[in-house]
This record gives sequence, C-alpha cells and structure tokens, in this order.
Amino acid sequence: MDSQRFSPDPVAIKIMVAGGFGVGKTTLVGAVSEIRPLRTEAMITERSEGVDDIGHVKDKSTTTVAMDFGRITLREGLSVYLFGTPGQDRFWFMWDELATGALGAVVMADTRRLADCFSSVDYFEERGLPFVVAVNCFDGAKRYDVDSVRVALDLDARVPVVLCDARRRESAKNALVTLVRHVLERTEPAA
Ligand SMILES: Nc1nc2c(ncn2[C@@H]2O[C@H](COP(=O)(O)OP(=O)(O)OP(=O)(O)O)[C@@H](O)[C@H]2O)c(=O)[nH]1
Ligand SMILES: [Mg+2]
Repeated sequence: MDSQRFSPDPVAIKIMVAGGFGVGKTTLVGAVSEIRPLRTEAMITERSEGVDDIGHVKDKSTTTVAMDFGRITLREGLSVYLFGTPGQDRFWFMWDELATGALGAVVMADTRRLADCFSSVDYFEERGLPFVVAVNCFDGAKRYDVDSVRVALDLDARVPVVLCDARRRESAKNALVTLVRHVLERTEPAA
C-alpha cells in the first residue's frame, strides 16, 4: 500500500517571537531553527546609553533592528516559520508587517523586568491573536512559578505561561508546542 496516500497536506504556520529588549528572542529563534537563522543584528554603541536598558544583559553587544527568521518542523508536515521582533520601541513600526498572517505569538519575559513585556502582551490582546508567555530563566534571576507571573502580568487564566531557557532547543521548542496547542484549543469548536 502506498503509505504516502494518507499523509495530510503539509501545513506551514507563522509564529511571532516578541518581548522586551534583550529578553532572548534572537537566542530562542537561533536555538530551535533547523535552517541557519536570518538575523538583522546591529552593534550596540555608546549612542544607546540612556536609551536602552542593557543593565541585565551586560555581555550583549548587538540588537535586532528588523527581525529574526527561522524555521522548525514540529512534526512531519507541520512547519513553523518564526519571526522574531526587534525589542526596542523605536522599531514598533515593523510590528504590523511582521504580524501579518501570524497565527500566534510567544511573548518572552524576564522576571527581573516584567514590565518590558507589557506592550507585547497588549499588542496581541488588542488584536485577539493567541499568545503564550515564555519566561526566560536567566542565570541568577529569582525563580517565580507560572501562576505568580500570570497574576503579575494580569493575564487571562487561559493564557499559558511556561518557564524556558531560550538557549536550549528542547526548552524553546516546548514554548512553541505550547503555543500551537493553545491556538488549536482556541480554534476547535466546543464539544
Ligand atoms: N543566561 C542566559 N542568557 C541568555 C538567555 N537567553 C539569552 N541570553 C543572553 O542574553 C542576551 C540577549 O539575547 P538576545 O537573544 O539577543 O535578546 P533579544 O531579545 O533578541 O534582544 P533584542 O533583539 O536586542 O531586543 C544575549 O547575550 C544572550 O546570550 C538565557 O536563557 N540565559
Ligand atoms: Mg533580537
């Protein structure tokens, strides 16, 4: 029997990776991508002093100025195209472009500066686009459980919150899988 005959058509979906400056968006896209990620990094110079808060990411020398792009196959026939946003407010004008056609978003958060992800959360809430919050657990940052983060961000109880290490493929992939499940739950008709 031809085993190909019953394979469902391949599906490609688009997901955004958003969040504040230096929270680990580029790191996450790079960790999971099975193609060489496209990056648009520019050097951080002293001109960003007083503009960008690099206090918690002191070894960071570059910042995303347009987008990150990567791809991961979550299972046979399901490809996810990842679009990482720039983290700084002055690149907001890129967001609507990047969000076109996206099925949902992973909003990354750092518990040392949770407020940095408020604008991303607002953006997706206002547009009714499903999202999950992925707390990037930086070394040395105090650990909080997911419920505390949900309360602090005043999230709807249905919005999944996961802890992750953006540098680790399986951990980052788990955030993406959680989002895809969340999107499916929202689109499946109630029984
Ligand atoms: N310890 C630790 N460092 C991390 C983690 N994720 C990212 N980093 C580091 O934190 C810095 C910020 O990472 P990026 O991936 O550039 O952050 P970004 O959100 O893309 O930054 P912008 O595009 O400038 O907004 C880099 O120096 C990473 O090596 C993590 O999970 N743990
Ligand atoms: Mg970046």
